[in-house]
Amino acid sequence: MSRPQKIGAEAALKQRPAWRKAEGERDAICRTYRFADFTAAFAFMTRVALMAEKLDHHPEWFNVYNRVDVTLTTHDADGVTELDVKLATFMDMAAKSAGATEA
Ligand code: H2B
Repeated sequence: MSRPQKIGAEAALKQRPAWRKAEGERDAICRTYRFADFTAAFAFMTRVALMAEKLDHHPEWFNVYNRVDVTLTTHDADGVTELDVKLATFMDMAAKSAGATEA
């Protein structure tokens, strides 16, 4: 599968304003979601995992109880691409329907 071109974090944030630029030098976007409990958080992660496999594009994420910290970047492109925007859009939709709040 051919990889999309790097667009950079700033361009991605124009499309997904709830996300933020990763700290440091790395070109990546981040968002933290908070759910009602671990079951809701893990259900969200399961849904996203299936989409990630489908897209062959995988999040870096960290979960503690009801919180999920996500970082998206495209390793092959060494930065943020439309694929990250696509996965971020899906995550925002899945999180919203799972009743997530901003952490
Ligand atoms: N996920 C992310 N986030 N970036 C990638 O560059 C990437 C990936 N590459 N998932 C894929 C898998 C690649 O390693 C495989 C071989 O297609």
